[in-house]
Amino acid sequence: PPLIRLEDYRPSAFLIDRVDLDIRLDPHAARITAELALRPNPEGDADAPLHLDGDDLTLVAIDLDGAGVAPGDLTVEPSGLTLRNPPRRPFVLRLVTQVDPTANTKLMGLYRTDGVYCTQCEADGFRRITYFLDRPDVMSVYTTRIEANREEAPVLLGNGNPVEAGPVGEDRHYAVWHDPHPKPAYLFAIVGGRLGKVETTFRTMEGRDVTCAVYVEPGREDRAGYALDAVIRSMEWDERAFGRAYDLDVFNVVAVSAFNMGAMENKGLNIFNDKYVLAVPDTATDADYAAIEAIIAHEYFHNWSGNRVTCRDWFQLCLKEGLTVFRDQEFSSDMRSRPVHRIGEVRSLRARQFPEDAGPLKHPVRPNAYAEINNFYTATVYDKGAEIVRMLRTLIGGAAFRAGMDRYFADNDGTAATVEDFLAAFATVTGRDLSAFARWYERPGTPKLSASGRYDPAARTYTLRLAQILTVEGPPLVIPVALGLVGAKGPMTDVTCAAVTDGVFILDRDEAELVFENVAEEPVPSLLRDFSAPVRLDLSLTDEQRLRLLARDSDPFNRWQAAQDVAMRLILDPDPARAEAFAEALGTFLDGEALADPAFAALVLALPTEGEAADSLPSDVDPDAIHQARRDLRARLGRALRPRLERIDASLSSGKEAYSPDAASAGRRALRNAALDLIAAGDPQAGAALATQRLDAATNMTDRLAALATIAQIPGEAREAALTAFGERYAQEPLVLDKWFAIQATIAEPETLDRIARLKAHPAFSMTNPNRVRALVGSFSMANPTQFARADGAGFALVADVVKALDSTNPQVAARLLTAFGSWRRLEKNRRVAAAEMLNRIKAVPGLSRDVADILGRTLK
Ligand code: HT7
Ligand code: ZN
Repeated sequence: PPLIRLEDYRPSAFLIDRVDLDIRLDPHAARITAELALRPNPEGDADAPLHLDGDDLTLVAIDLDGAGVAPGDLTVEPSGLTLRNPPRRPFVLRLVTQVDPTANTKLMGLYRTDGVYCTQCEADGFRRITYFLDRPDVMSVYTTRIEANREEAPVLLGNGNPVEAGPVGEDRHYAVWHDPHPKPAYLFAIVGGRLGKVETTFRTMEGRDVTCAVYVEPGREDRAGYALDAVIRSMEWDERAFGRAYDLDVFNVVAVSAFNMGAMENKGLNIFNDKYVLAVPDTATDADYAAIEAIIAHEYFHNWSGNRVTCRDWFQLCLKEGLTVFRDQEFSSDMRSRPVHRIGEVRSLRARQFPEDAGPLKHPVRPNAYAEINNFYTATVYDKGAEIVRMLRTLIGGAAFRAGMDRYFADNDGTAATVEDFLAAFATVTGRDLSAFARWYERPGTPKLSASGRYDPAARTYTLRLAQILTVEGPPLVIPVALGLVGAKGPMTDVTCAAVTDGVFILDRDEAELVFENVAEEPVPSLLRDFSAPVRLDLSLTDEQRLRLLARDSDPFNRWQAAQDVAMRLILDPDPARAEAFAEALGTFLDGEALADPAFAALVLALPTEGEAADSLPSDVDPDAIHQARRDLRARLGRALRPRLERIDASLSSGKEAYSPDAASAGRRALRNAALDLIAAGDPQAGAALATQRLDAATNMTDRLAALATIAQIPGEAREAALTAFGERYAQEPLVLDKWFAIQATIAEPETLDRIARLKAHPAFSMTNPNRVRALVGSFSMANPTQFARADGAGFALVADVVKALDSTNPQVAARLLTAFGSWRRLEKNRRVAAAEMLNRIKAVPGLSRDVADILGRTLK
């Protein structure tokens, strides 16, 4: 597919100041009348024709300032409409288009899911509603009239504030919404349907009352309370942490069942995948509650970082996404345990972004070119983008960061901005030149930070040499390295080093040497504390040194990291004696503090994943060998720690206390379930019995699902009985069945392929609902490495068949599934050959979508 390049950006030749829409909803023939107040852009090309984007539209009528358009002046093509000689003065174009919401399986534009009409316009869905300048730097004030059958759609919602509503004839009605804030078309939304709601009022720091509501399928209102509470907490937090107040009279969230991504920040009308709204203890896990809180916050925070200040073009996507992820991470850290949350962020960065940055789909946080923008909603743009914002804060300090954010919002409010505008705000408030720091946005690949140290007992100095090794040539990056030295008794607080300020050294050269003075004993360096930069640390320490960090470091992140590093070495290079020493250190750790911070202890017990182990190898990856080594290590730890794990299990037993999703309660459940899983790793028969008991006794989904996940990896009758009972119990709960699909899809056994084939025929499975496809097929491809990457190619074939089948109905979801092949070149030869064959089979399918063709082309390159 042809590439769109950042260097080719030109301002639009025309602007649209005002958009008046009249949308008549109908299951198969929705009619949209759009009145667009256009004018030439003084900064655009004065002679250009007017090209309006369009996709899958039927043009019913068009007129210009009330008069017809001469046929010779107009060209209508599948990709849009062109007026060859548009007026070079302000004018009004009236367009009538027709679309079929029921037939819209791409879930972009206006579609219908479970009888509810909704829209998804980011990145380029508005052009599937009417012809438009569908680019984010064209910002307009919208008024939207929605009309529908009253029975079918008693609730009619739009962007902005409600203006009026009333009946139309016998059985129809209408509502008018006005959004006073100019916005790009990607933030447009409407909803129409039969929906129940929960609502409350929030008073902003400016003293305005906002009606906040969460709309869900009628009868599910009791599951919407947590999301509504998260809305209120997000509003309070953004006022407190960033001084940002909400700016409309209403804020609505609507949950729909078929949605391509997690949620969408449409102005005043956030639309959510129902998975990230609905929660009661019987159906949602602690992880679900945490995800709902984070995503509600994320979408709400976009109201400033994305909506009030939007992106000039899609190359700037990280401007809103990286910044908003950073903001939601800070929110969740304030709501929960900061160190535990940070470990979670880094685990997910390493699981998703590091492999992406090391594979064929790698790209800069701000890409230079794209064929299909929907393929750039990536872990790199979102999560590495957030890490850059975090590094910026570390670099300039918290107070200057807040001042820079205030400046950014003040200087760019109501505009479509760039990464340069963002950095300029911080440069202005600090007086610093941030041009070297800006390289983070341009450089793909994960840098390596190599470190080595030398202790001189006579001089009582410790010399630390740091070097940055980039994956692409170029001048050095600016890497904040938070660090300290740890002695036998703990952090060495008396040491000094002139180059370190507030515990941070800024590495802005290829290499540097730091000399610490007054070092009384040979220290262990604790580097990259709190994961201060998204790099791979190359520091060779003995297990003993790492275990000192686990026991003594003051930085919780590096304590956890030390245990991970020891475990990773044991997976890649098994050694019984070292494994025993590791078990002993974990035992001491558990005795000392497991019950003081159970959430942290649960993370220390969670070994690196098979994916992480594979990612640490340069080539010839054999997923079976990794799986076996990790399994053996867990079995050994499970046996060695058994008495302690049983004590933990007993002392954390929740008894009859009511479920609460708060972080402390969730942490206790996490540790107890981690203990169960490790007991089962050491003694599968005892583990299956214990897990069965726990499954029967569970009073909430967190414990029930954890027990089911443990049993699912132990072959036998208990497993099959447990899976059947769970499936029957939740037969009417699609979101719970998704968990059930995922657990079965990730069983690391050859029979899983047959199991998945059976589950595809399950009445609850549907190829048209992205959540179902992701649960069954996405979990298989992303979290079952031994079976997805089987040497006989059957796992690859399973996923390739789904990609092919889905491509014609929902190319966005098909393309995302296909990204699972991203690491194929690093597999051992037989698996590599099998993967290449499957990729080439997909390539041979005629008429592939641009989405799939783009991922495929880059994966095979
Ligand atoms: N900004 C939203 C991105 C999004 C999206 C992108 C492409 C296709 C469908 C989509 N749905 C939502 C979500 C967010 O990051 O906040
Ligand atoms: Zn976002």
